[in-house]
Amino acid sequence: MADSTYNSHKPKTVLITGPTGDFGKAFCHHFAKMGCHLILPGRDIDKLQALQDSLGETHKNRHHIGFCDISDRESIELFFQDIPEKFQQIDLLINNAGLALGLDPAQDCNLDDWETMIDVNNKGLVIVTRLTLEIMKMRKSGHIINIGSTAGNYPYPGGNVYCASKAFVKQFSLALRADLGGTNIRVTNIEPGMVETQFSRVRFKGDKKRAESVYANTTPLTPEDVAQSVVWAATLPTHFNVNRLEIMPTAQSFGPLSVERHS
Ligand code: 8X3
Repeated sequence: MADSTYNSHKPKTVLITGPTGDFGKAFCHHFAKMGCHLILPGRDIDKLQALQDSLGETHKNRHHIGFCDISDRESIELFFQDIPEKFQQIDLLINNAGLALGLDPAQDCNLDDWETMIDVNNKGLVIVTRLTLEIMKMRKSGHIINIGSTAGNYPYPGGNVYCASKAFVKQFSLALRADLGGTNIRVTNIEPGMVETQFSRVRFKGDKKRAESVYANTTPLTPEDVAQSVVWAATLPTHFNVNRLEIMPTAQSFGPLSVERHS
């Protein structure tokens, strides 16, 4: 009979991409507290070091940090080659690295921004996933949690490539489920709506005022809300797979389809 104790599954080794971002930090704190070994790739070693320190003195040797540029295949491959033996049995991968750049209509967008989003949100994610699956398939266990977005479900003006990149993440997650039947490897796409983070600061390239206006006079979700959802999915008994989990602030909802009218 299946183990029906919820929150009974404890991953031992967790790889989290984008660990120094607001979501990443929240995930790190939860899984470190659970006693997991964390594998933390990133471009800024000082930030990774600070994150590692914030996880607590006694936890220092439990985590592995290393340079990795998620937009670069070679860098990801080198990072994987350098994972110390003690950390190699990855139980849980959280594909969290991702970003939005710009909110201009497609016809005015910067092509470099589009490429960067595709490189990080999609190319990096599939490369990290493929390399991790090499380990998980041998162990016949594991869980891949992708951080998608409501933007992958509902397009909005100016969302163009960001929306498309998150639709890719959703469909890739579901297609992985199809391929991984019989392997005992779980796949989950967590799809948050509005969450107050540095997301809008990055999207608007440092324009603080514009970023703050996104979250003004409302109650968005918090990184902790998203972390709770991730932890819930990750700690379910292993017979239980959450395919997709869409979450939004109560204050956020759907708009009508737009209609162009003749004058
Ligand atoms: C972030 C949600 O609506 O700002 O992924 O695109 S949204």
